[in-house]
Amino acid sequence: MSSSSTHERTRTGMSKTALKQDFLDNLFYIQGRFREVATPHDLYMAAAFTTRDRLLKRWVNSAQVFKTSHARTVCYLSAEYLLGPHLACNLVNLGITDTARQAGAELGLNFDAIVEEEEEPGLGNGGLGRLAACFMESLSTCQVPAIGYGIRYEFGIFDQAIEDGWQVEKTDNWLRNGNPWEIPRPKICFPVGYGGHTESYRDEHGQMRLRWQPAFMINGMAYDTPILGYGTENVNLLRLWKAEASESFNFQAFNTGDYYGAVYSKIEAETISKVLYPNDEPEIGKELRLKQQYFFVSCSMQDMIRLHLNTVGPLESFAEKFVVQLNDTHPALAVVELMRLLLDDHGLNWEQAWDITRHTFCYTNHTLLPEALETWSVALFERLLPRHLDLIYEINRRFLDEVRMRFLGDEARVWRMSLIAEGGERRVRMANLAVVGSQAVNGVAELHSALVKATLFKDFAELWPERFHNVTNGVTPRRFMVVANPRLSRLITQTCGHDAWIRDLERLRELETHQDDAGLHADWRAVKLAAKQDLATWMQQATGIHLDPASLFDVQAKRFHEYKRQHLNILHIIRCYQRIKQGESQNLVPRAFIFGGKAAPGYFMAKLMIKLINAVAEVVNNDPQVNGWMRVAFLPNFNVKNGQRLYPAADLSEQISLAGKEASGTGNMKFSMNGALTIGTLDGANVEIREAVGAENFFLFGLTAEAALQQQLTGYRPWEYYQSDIELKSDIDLINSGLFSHGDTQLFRPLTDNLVNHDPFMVLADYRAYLECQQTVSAAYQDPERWTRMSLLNVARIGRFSSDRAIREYAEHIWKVTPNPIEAA
Ligand code: CRA
Repeated sequence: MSSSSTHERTRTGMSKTALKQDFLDNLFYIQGRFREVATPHDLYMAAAFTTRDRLLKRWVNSAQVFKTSHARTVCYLSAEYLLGPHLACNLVNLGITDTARQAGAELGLNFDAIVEEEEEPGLGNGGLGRLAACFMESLSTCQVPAIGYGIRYEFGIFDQAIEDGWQVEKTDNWLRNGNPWEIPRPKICFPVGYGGHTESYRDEHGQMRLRWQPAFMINGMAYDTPILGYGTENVNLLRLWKAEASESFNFQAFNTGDYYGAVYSKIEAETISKVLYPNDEPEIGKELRLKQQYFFVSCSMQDMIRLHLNTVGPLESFAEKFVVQLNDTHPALAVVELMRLLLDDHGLNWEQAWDITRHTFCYTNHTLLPEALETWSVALFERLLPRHLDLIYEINRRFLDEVRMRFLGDEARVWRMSLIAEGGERRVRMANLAVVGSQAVNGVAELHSALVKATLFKDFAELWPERFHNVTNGVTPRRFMVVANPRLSRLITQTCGHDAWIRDLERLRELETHQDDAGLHADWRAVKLAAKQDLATWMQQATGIHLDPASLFDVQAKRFHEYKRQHLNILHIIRCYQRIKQGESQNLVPRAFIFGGKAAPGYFMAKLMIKLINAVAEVVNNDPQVNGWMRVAFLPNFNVKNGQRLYPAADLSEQISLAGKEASGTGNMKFSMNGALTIGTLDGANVEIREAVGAENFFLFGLTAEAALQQQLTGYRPWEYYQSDIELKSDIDLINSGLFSHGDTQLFRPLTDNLVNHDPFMVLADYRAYLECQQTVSAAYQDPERWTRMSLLNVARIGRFSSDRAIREYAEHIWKVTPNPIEAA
């Protein structure tokens, strides 16, 4: 037997022959198809299984090594994972993209079409969920043993369609055609209780103890997805929980003859992991959301305890084996659940249990926006999680005693720091719970972390200064450069003479020595132009809008929110339109203004912004007088897959939030990695990006966080800007004139009235500075050599913003965990 046919049998061979054979086998034995009758989806499934086969060997091997070596393990708890398509990234990380492409070609298959076929798991809203996905990939790449825990939502983030300019939401039935990347684990299944009451009882030592008698139970079943690192043998585990009815509960109903009741309870149980909640909703006081949070947290903590007992043994060493990172406050209940499990189920005393708990958790804060800070009503807690409420009270009692002792007589401080908000409806403050229950707390960019200490958690930072850290976010260059932008990646590899930059992104700096190389400049521009052509082709087909690849592609792609100020961008577009109409086009360059992003279904203002963009697009794109100068396009359904089309094609990246509001931003990093220049405020990670790439390679405008705050404290009067700036006034008046709404003068009033009268995110205050900055952008774009050099330097100096760097910082400063490289089996 030849060596390649041995590979065929073991399903692990990396040769072209092995890949071809396995692909055909999988097509036949899993999809039940011959090549001749296979649908595009069959072909994708066969390719996915062929790739997965190669992951499994590495995965089983990693799990075995971690188990026997008792490796310290990071558990990442996140309600969201915005994973994006797996196939292309797994091929890159296995190092077999080219071989797979050739294998496909020899079978007469279109490789790109197969990759395109994958429907992405959209189990997240935006930045926070995508960060979790980047971190999982970097944990594996950095060889840190890790488990990601979350929820296997049956419906992820809704699909966005645009109808008559409005956003329309469609359910995301991503599991419809099967998910080849997950492995169901019916035996890894935990009971989760809700409701009921607590009761006291005497244990076997005659001690009085408390226990919880839930009113109903459901089960959480594990679905595992392997996450491979780039160029390593390390594979970590993403374990997502699906809610199912618990058998015992059903039997009870059967016994009483209530068959339909039993079926109903099954349906009710399964709703818990049914759907992802969109964030930015004005009010998500939804009971189901709290049930979801407790559901995944309880399964995850029970799973960790099981793993610990199976491998290490005594629970006293739990915090040495595991460190648990809370991705925002959504999983903060884990603190209380671990206490409950240790006290009630495993018989530890309070001091032991609290010591373990406190040393187990770390918490990342992702926002300062007051409306996004989670609180839950005490009444709801009492009804759903009575035992947890008791425990929260006891944690709080002990904690507040400590505060009182430290700050004698400062009851106002005690009141602010309490886990329970009093006065009005009593509510549990999840952020305070997360801080009290963690050994480390971090923000996601330097400015944000400073503001966390100075404002949101000021009292806590005074009590425990050593607990507070910063870890600036990062993104994975494998997905956002290698997969999204193969042309640029090839050019970089050619120029540097190696591809080591993919694992060590700081090595992009080697590009700097070529910054004035005219040949490279020409290639650099050709790469950008080709990406713009691709996007233009896709846009034409998706929206019917024609974009000219020679124009400046000015892109804002992110969730729609007033603080992100898409309306500031629109005001600039309207200004350009008016200037061209008035014959003042001398300082402009032809631009394509491109938007992408979803609005939370219940966020009216955000949806109105989408409508306004499409309304302006309709007028501008149908006005031959301006068409040589500008186009406006809205790319529907911005998700990871569509993001990968946008980032490579952007010349200009819009990062224009009001300073102090965007905790970090990560889109800013993705654009810059692909050679887009940023126009932005001193907000979130923009500050550090600008420092890294050089102030001369960044278009800065707008108020600082401090100045914005000052102005709001002393009384911000937006109408004064409106009255005194005639261009601003005329732009807003043009919206109100009905030009963009077929004569309807009221349609956009909620937006324009809000700007003129309240303007909570100071759009009008930054309008003039933004326009001026956009003029310097246009001027720079008119000098292609200069622009290319700036673009090249952005890429050369963006290395810090790899999620590998972020993970190394967490590992060293927060988790105290070292890499654990896996040898090939
Ligand atoms: N909306 C922040 O707003 C940040 C990401 C990831 C966010 C972004 O600025 O880049 O987190 N916050 O850290 C959030 O989700 C609950 O708060 C986000 O994605």
